[in-house]
Amino acid sequence: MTTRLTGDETALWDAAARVLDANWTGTGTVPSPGLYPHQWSWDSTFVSMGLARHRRDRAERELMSLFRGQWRDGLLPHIVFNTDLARHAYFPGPELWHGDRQPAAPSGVHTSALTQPPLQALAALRLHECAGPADAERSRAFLARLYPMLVAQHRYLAECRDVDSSGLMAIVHPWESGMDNSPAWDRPLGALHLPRALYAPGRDAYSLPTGEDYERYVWLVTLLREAGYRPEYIRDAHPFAIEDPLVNATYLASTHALAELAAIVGRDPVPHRERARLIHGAILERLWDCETGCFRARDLRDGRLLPVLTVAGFAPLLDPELPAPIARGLVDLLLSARFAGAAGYPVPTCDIQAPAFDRGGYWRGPTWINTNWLLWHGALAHGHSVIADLLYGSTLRLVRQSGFREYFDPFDGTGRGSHDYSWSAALVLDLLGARRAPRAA
Ligand code: 9WN
Repeated sequence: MTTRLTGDETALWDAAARVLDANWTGTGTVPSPGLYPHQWSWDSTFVSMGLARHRRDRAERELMSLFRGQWRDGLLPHIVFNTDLARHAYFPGPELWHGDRQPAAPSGVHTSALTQPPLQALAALRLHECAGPADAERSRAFLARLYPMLVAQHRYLAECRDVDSSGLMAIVHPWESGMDNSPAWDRPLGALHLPRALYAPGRDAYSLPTGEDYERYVWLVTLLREAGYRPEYIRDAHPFAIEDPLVNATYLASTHALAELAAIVGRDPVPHRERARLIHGAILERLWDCETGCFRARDLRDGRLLPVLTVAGFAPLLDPELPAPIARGLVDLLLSARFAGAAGYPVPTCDIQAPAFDRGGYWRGPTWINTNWLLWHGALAHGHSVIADLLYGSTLRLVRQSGFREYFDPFDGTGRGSHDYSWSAALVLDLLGARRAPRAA
């Protein structure tokens, strides 16, 4: 597409680029300087997709900086800590994870011991696709360096996170979903048995006032840490093990990308294609709920689907082989009054008609740029241009009105959370870039 940006779009582009420049540390990009001062994996990966259109040199460094934190077993941690910062710059800092006592942890780098939606192979492929002829050779050399790390990451997911031998990867903590306090997690979090000592005397452990969710997050990390993050513990005993549709849709998209990357760097794509087929089938078989017409997360500890419909349920639109009637049904639900149809600034992260919906509640209702962006790609993949245009337009309207905020009120577009949030800026670059000629860095 060679359309030129309008004056207004050029101003938006420059503002987004300024945010990313300001949040660049010299090796990677922090999600937001005040609130999140370290490197997060899915944040950095979204950032690299935007940088691919702005500063591809930095996009490559962003991904490499993230993989500096990769564990020897292949785990790509969700946080790579900047140890120059004060201990209290962010909680939980490196001390929660005891990474220094884990034989698989990397030396000289402090990281968490959880992961996040595995979008990195997809980002690497997009980076390559955005390379002009002058960058093609350099891009191939970069992919050749990154490819074995991506393979190790995917091997870890297949060997250590396929808890039910279904082909899907399980998350073992809400932080791994990226959608920390999604109402989908209320039931499994509520079922945890926390030691009484964690609560103030006389408080009912199950009334879930503000703050108790946090105790549950930390408790889950404590359990994992005490078990040495062993895959056998995760498989057999850890109380939180969930197959989430958004996490697995990104896993599938990245597995397809890995097959393409293999071909580009002269390796065998067949094992990745086979894995992709397995994931595709398992998403349909295990997470599709024909009663609600949406995908839902499966709790592996009780075998049941989790009740609340969230924006994660639409993420399988990213699968180009999703059967057309299912894709059409998802788009109808997305356009209905439960999601985009009743929101001036779609897409709310939770079903508006669900009791858990909270327009200001972080991942319990507000609109986020990254989930809009993923659904925009999904809609394009299935040729649903009406919803793709709606997502494109409403996402740009949000940032024009309220700036590059962390999340937004789905009814009136008010910006919430941190300002100058990196992925909000980066994905706007990608949206704008998708409709114009590439410009030199
Ligand atoms: C915990 C950095 C991260 C995002 C997550 C978002 C939030 C952290 C937190 O911030 O999570 O990982 O402290 O709440 O939920 O998606 O990656 O921006």
